[in-house]
Amino acid sequence: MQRLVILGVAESDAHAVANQLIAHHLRASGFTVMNLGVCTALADFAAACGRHPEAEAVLIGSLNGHAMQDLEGLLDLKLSGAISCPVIVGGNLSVGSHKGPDLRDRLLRQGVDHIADDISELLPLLDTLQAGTPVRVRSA
Ligand code: B12
Repeated sequence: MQRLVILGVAESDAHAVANQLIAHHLRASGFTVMNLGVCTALADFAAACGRHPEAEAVLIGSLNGHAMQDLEGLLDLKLSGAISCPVIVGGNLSVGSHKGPDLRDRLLRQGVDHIADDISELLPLLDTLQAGTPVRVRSA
């Protein structure tokens, strides 16, 4: 069975390296990766979900510190069903080196399902989600 994920970097964000590494890592592990690349608006993630209803997850990277702003509107897209699979976010999610627990809570309230700190967490997380096992959310 084909396993497909939708990958991209948040709308204001031009950091491409981790995005390319993640796409390569997942493809090497047998996934089909629809990589929307850098500077991807939430509406484009939703459109990709519409084209690929079989997607297991949407993976969004954010490195420039503006995850909160870029993900505004995600909850509405989740509630409307435009994005119906789990949303996993990773990277450097706020400005500065200190990432409080507050940030994690705000992102979860905004419609994010899981926060991953590193690429190595992705495969186990995707396998767990596919198996339907509840996952404990990691902090940012
Ligand atoms: C290269 C770079 C750039 C390049 C990007 C070129 C390109 N085409 O990619 C350029 C020069 C364009 C750039 C611009 C800017 N940058 Co810059 N950049 C970097 C730098 C030096 C390396 C980033 C990188 O590629 N790392 C290699 C990858 C593999 O590692 P990573 O990105 O950290 O990703 C890891 C994890 O975060 C995680 N991860 C990342 N994405 C995802 C996604 C998912 C789904 C998951 C699960 C995990 C995950 O997994 C990766 C492996 O562990 C970092 C500093 C640093 N040393 O990290 C700053 C850095 C990210 N940039 C920063 C900033 C501020 C900017 C600018 C705003 C600067 C400016 N004033 O213009 C702009 C923003 C531009 C924009 N619109 O986004 C800050 C962000 C600060 C913050 N968040 O608090 C950093 C941290 C530098 C710093 N210390 O201040 N940048």
